Amino acid sequence: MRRDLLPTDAVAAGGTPEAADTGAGTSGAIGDDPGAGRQRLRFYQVGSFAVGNRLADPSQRTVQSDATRSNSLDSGHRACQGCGEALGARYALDAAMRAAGGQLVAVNATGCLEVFSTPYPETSWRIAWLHSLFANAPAVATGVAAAMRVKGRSDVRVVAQAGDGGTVDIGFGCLSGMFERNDDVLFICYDNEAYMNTGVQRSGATPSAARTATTEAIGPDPGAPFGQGKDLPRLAMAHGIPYVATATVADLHDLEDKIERATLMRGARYVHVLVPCPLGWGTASADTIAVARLATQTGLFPVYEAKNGSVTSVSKIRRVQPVEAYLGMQKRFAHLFGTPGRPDIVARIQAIADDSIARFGLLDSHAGEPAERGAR
Ligand SMILES: Cc1ncc(C[n+]2csc(CCOP(=O)(O)OP(=O)(O)O)c2C)c(N)n1
Ligand code: SF4
Ligand SMILES: [Mg+2]
Repeated sequence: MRRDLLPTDAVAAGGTPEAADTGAGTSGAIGDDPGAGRQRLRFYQVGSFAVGNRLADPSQRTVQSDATRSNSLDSGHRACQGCGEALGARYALDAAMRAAGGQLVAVNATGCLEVFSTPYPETSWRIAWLHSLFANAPAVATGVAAAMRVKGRSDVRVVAQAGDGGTVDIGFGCLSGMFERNDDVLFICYDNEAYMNTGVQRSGATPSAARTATTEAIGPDPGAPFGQGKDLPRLAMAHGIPYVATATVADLHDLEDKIERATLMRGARYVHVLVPCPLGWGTASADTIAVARLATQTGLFPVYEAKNGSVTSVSKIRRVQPVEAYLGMQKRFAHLFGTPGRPDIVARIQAIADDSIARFGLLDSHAGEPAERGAR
């Protein structure tokens, strides 16, 4: 560990009195008493989760930075390089394990996550894990929760997880029932916006104009149709369940926080995580985080929390971006660009982003109006 990043008290024992500066810009300090042999520690991003801050305050450390993390989804699985779903699931389940004190059962619908993690007879899971059918993870998880209740094991927490197809399409009836009964289950949807495991077919979460194997980029209206699809977090909110949240792999600390909070609550809880899929989206493996961040910074994927049917917090956009920046990174939207391109379709997608920004109040006054997008 770099000595100049150590928390003040750690250095004070045998430390030097000189000031250490971890970078330029806004700074804050603790142990501001060099004369007494205590090192001055400056942070370049006060109030953020930048590394210096986390090391100084153990309560801000991520689950993944904890040496005792459970490694719920271990190495050796067969996900594609840069798979957002593998990343999201690892962070989510490790956070759930920490919150549950290790007493966790996970139910997993059929889909990429199940297939790449458990090629028979192998498994990458190091937790109690059950594979359900494609359609019925919420019902199986409800059964597990009921069994735990009968056995008096209120300490065991139950998680169900599925892709967007397993959640918004074939599993939706079971999920709505689980919500309506307020069953004691945390359901996590890993949304990569198509049926990836079977070759990138459109799901109810596929965005308008996206090319998939079943919505080809041909004809006057190429790609997935406008005016269709389901906004599952808002449908979950409409059930009035105790907790609904959205998150992305672009902010893993936020994802961990929300999963930890949700794990500790009782009743039906729903967390919807955007997990880019390099194969299905046609993005570079190294761009998974960047493209997820652009989904949030355009307003196309709002990040928020809701309790008992009402939105309670939103993650504001730091620097609003035009949808072209997001769409242009992905081959599934390549037919919208080039010559002549389809600026009319891009404008329709921009209108969807603008509606989302307005609905959730995603802009702070300093982030710029939609008209100033990308100016900074
Ligand atoms: C009843 C049924 N129909 C179809 C399938 C084939 N199938 C397995 S996974 C899958 C797609 C999963 O898509 P999604 O839930 O979005 O997960 P992803 O693979 O994208 O992570 C399909 C169609 C199945 N297993 N069972
Ligand atoms: S197809 Fe997509 S979701 Fe499936 S393992 Fe590959 S990157 Fe992950
Ligand atoms: Mg999917």
